[in-house]
Amino acid sequence: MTRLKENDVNPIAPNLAAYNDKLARMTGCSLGEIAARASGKQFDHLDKQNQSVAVIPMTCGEGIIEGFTESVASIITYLGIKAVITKSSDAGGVAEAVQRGADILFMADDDRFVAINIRKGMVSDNGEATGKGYVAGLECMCQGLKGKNVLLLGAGQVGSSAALALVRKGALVTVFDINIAASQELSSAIEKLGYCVQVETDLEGALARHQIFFDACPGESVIHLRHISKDTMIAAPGIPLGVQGIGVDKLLTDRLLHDPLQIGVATMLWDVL
Ligand code: 2YC
Repeated sequence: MTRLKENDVNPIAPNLAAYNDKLARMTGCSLGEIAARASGKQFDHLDKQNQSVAVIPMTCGEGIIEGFTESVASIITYLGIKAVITKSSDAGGVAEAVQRGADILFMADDDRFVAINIRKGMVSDNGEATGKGYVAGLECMCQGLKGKNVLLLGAGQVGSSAALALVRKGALVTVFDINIAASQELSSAIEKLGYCVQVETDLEGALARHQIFFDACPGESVIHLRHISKDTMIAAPGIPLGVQGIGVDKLLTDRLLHDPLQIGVATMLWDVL
C-alpha cells in the first residue's frame, strides 16, 4: 500500500467544493452520491444528523502524516457529518473518542486505514472501499459498465475489490498484474463467486486493445499517450498517478478519475453509517 505524503493530502481540504464540482461534471454525480452508490445505500435516506465521527491520529510505524487526519475530517464534514480530530493519539485517542460519544472512528496505521461504527459493530477498510468507490465513479462516467471491456491494472486489495464490483455491474474484466500469480488468484477467487475475469500477461497488447482502464497499481508510468484515444476513460485510485506523459492529464481532463483520499473516505463513511 503506497504511503501518502504531506503534499498529497494538503490540497484536499481547501479545494473540496471545486473537487466536487469537477466530479459532478465528469460523472454526473456528487462525491456523496458516488459513495452511496458504491456502498449500496440510498443517498438521501442516510441518517446524517445525529451521527458523530472522531478521527484519531496514529503515531505507530512510520508515524503521523502531516495533514492526513485533517484531510479525512474535512471530507467527512464536507459530506455533512460532524467530524473532530481527537487531541490524543493512538489508544488515548480511541478512549477520548468513546468518552466524547463518537459513533464512528476513523484511524490509519501503516497497514490498515479503517472506519469503525462502534454502535453497529461495522468496519470498512479503505482498500475495499476505494476499489468499489472508484468503480461507482467509473460507472457514472461511462454511463453504465454492462457489457463493456475494462482493463484492470493491479490485483492487490484495491484491484480485487474493484474486480468484484466491476463484474457485478456486468463489465467484461481483464486483469494484468506484474505478479501473474496475483492475477490468477484474483481470477479464481472471482470464479468461485460465479463470475469470470480474464488474466492478461501482455500489458502492451492489453493497453492497446482497451479504452476503459482501472489503474489500481502503484506504478508511475503505465498508461502512456499512445494508449489514449478519444474514447479512453480511466479510474486511477493508484498513488502515484499511473498516467504519465506530457499533456496526458490535459487530454483526459474530464475522463480521468483520480484523487488521493476523497472517494475512498466517502465510501468508508457510507459503508458504516
Ligand atoms: O497521520 C496518521 O495518523 C498516520 N498514521 C496515517 C498513516 C496512513 C498510511 N496509509 C496511507 O498513506 C494510505 C492510506 C490512506 C490508504 C493507502 N495508503
